[in-house]
Amino acid sequence: MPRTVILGVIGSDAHVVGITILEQALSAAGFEVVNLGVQTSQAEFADAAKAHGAEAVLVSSLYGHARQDCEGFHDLLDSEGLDVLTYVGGNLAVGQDDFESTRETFREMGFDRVFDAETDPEDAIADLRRDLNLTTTEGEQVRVDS
Ligand code: B12
Repeated sequence: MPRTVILGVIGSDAHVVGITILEQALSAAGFEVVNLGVQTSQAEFADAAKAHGAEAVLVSSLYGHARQDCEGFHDLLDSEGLDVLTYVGGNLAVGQDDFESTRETFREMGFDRVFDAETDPEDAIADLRRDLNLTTTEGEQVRVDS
């Protein structure tokens, strides 16, 4: 059974290229991806995670307002009874001078992993496999064109 992950760009952010690449990489790695697209609210992430029985929610933000957009997100997930892995990535702060402090901020907000804009999707996928206790090949789908 493919493992389901929710992907989207939070808040009013309209940068779509990054999640398109992430969606392709995750799908190629065998994950079932529900891509909510850009300008996704916290409630839409939570509703989709519940509706699809997702194991992970991947939040993207590029425009510098991630902190405000993600405020209270984990309280919402908790109140919905959702025990999912949460990743956040992109240009999470204005500037990005000190990513370690940005990482710390988002870890304190409850995210399991925090990625900067230089992240290779394959590295995030390797982390996802590790966090979901998947073996390297488990979940991979062999696609045969016929
Ligand atoms: C194209 C672009 C736009 C286009 C977007 C078109 C579209 N619909 O996608 C337009 C012109 C609309 C735009 C608008 C704005 N933009 Co703009 N934009 C860019 C630009 C040049 C490229 C973004 C891109 O497509 N990159 C290519 C993809 C492949 O890379 P990526 O998005 O970084 O995604 C990768 C990683 O970040 C990572 N990743 C992303 N999310 C996640 C999530 C997880 C969980 C993981 C693991 C990894 C991950 O993996 C992705 C794939 O490799 C960047 C600058 C840059 N060079 O990055 C600025 C940039 C993101 N924009 C910026 C800004 C400020 C804006 C505006 C606010 C400008 C304004 N004042 O109007 C608006 C915001 C509008 C809105 N509502 O969103 C700033 C953000 C500054 C910050 N955070 O400090 C940037 C960095 C430019 C800059 N140097 O100032 N933008």
